[in-house]
Amino acid sequence: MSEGKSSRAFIGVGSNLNDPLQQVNNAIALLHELKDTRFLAASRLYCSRPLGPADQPDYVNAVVAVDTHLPPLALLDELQALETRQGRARTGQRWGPRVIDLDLLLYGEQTIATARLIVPHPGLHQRSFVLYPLYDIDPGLNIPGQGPLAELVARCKADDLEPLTSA
Ligand code: PH2
Ligand code: MG
Ligand code: MG
Repeated sequence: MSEGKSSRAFIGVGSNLNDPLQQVNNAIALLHELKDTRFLAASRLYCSRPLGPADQPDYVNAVVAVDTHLPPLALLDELQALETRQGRARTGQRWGPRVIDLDLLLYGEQTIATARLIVPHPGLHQRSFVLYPLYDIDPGLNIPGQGPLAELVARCKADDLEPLTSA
C-alpha cells in the first residue's frame, strides 16, 4: 500500500443465491486483493432472514474492515467491479435475491450523500445483519449521525440472525 494517511472503511458482504456461503467466502478472498488497500479483518459469517421480500432464500452476511487510500467513489467502483466479476447482474429487483452484494457501509467518520453513494449506508443502524458483524470486528466503533455501535446493537434484536462460524 502507498504511503500517507488511509481511511478505515467497512464493507457489508451478502449473498442468498448460488451457494451463499461460498459466495461470501469468495468475496472476502477477493477483498484481500483490493488495490491501495490493506485488509484488516472479517467478521464471523451469519445466516440471516431476508429483509424485504420474504419469498427469497436466507442470506449469508459478513462485514469486512479495510484501511484504504482509495477515495469513497473509487472504492465503490472497485466493489461494483468485484460484484460483476462474481456474477452479479445489476438488473435485480430492489431488496431481491442476489449472488453477491458488497455495500460500502462506513468510510472513516465521513457522511456522504450523493446520487451514487450514501454513507453511512442507509438502514445500517437498525439492521441486525450489519450491526452484529460490525460489532465482532470493532465493538468500540462510533456510527456518524447514530452514535455508539454498542448502543445500536443493544437496541437491535438478533432473532433473525445466527452465527455460522466462530472465528
Ligand atoms: N440485502 C438486501 C435485502 N435484504 N436481507 C438480509 N438478511 N441480508 C442482506 O444482506 C440483505 C437483505 C439488499 O441488499
Ligand atoms: Mg448493494
Ligand atoms: Mg445491500
